[in-house]
Amino acid sequence: MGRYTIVGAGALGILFAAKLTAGGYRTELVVRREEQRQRLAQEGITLGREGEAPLRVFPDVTRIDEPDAGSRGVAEAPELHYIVLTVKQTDITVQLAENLRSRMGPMSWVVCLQNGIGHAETLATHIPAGRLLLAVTTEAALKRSDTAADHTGQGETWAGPWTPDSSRFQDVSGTERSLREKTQKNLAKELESAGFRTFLSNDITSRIWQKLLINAVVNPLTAILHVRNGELLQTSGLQDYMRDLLAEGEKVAAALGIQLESGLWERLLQVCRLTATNRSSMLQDILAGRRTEIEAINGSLIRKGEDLGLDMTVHKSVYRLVKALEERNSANG
Ligand code: KPL
Repeated sequence: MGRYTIVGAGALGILFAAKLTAGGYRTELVVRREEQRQRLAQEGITLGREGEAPLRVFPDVTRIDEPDAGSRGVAEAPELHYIVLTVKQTDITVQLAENLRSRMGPMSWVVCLQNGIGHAETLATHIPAGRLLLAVTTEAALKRSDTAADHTGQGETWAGPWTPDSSRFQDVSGTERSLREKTQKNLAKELESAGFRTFLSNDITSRIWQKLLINAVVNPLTAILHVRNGELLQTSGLQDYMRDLLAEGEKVAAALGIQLESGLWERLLQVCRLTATNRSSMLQDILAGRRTEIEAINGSLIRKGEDLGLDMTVHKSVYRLVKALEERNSANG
């Protein structure tokens, strides 16, 4: 049985920590601030679930700069250890990679659940490439407080190995590869048993890019217009703009040889309908005066496109507007 370290106590962090703890897995929740750590240790975490009583559980809680709870007093932890990274792209730094590395034992893997692209390269400054698994989830959760979240929609979680597209990163040996395969299968089985519909993919990059291209349309537009996801579908002129954004992104993927499923436009419309009442994460960031994930979403897409000599005009226009909103937020303190 694996042991789980969930890094980040946002909506997804609370969701994964709560369900894994309730599923009988040894789970540790890692947070940044001491005050938050103390509150979580005293109150536990509460997960609201539609039609069911709220779930209140007490995982171990540590600060990111403290040693791993599972390794305390143990010379070497032989069991499988999954570090599930639920923090935002803006929190993925070389310092975080170093902290995570110090928490890893011989059987630890880092499972990244971030939006956008570029985080694996930053993490690989300290974490071996073969120990990074990428994941995409459509589970929906809403944070209520520092200790509580609601599970607002059951989704699917896909995971697979990170395949670096640069020779800067060392290739994974055959032994490591087969160990990784077993580890992934075990992860999928355990997440399923904790209540997450989970699938494995050897081409997780495609899934990540599909999500990237959809986020690169929905997130900036909802943030700029201050509307919920469903409202994007209410003006036909806006849909033309959405189509242009998607088409520009699809050209980048095609030039990089990334396979996308056909009907991505329909999928985009479906995401808007299914999450109609949600405020996108980018809109929430703007409303809360936080930095957004624009760099990891539209910013990285623009950089990749321009490196390939592609015209990225439409993405650049939304990128600039979101940057202006961020700037206005920081000027207003
Ligand atoms: O992933 C999302 C986000 O807000 O970041 C979408 C799919 C747009 C749902 O809100």
